Amino acid sequence: MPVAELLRRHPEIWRAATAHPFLTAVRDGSLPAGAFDTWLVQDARFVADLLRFQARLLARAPRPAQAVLAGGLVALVEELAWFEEQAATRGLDLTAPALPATAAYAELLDRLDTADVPVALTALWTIERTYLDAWTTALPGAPAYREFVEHWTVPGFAGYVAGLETAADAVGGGQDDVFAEVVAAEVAFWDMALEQA
Ligand code: HMH
Repeated sequence: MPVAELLRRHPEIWRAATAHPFLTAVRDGSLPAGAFDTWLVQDARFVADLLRFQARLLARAPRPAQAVLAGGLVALVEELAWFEEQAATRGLDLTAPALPATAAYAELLDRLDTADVPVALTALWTIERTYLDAWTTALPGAPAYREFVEHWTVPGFAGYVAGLETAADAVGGGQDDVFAEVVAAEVAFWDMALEQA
């Protein structure tokens, strides 16, 4: 099944992950800076975990998927440098311990190392598509958060997500279970930031 079909098959969890109260609060400016900072530090950890997962996936990916995965790896390395700059500006400690949702998401990525490539590519597409659509719902973003909302909704990111869709569809992705599992991990990640507020 085409991976895009998954969004239509699971509308409720999809809405929970992409129209989350965290994002509404980023849009209207009601999100406390502390909650945002907590989230930012945890997301930097997640990106580091994702980079390692994606590197392992690239190593076993079929030839046609290699270019999009390699391009994504470079983008993730740049993203980590960007997180480091943001953390320095905001006075955040990126070595803070992982909160439970971050640790659970890292475990999910580790488990995906032994999943078939179509399942792992479906997971990666879901990770990035959820993130893109989530930040899109936060547009244009309150002034305090606008730079972040714009950063994660640039056309280049949307193009990357489209490339992952093509790669996942080419190998027969579209598994419901992994989609639901990743979307639940995304919801838990947004929840975590609000619980810490
Ligand atoms: C929680 N999901 C989360 N963080 C991210 N940075 C992405 C997806 C996209 O890389």
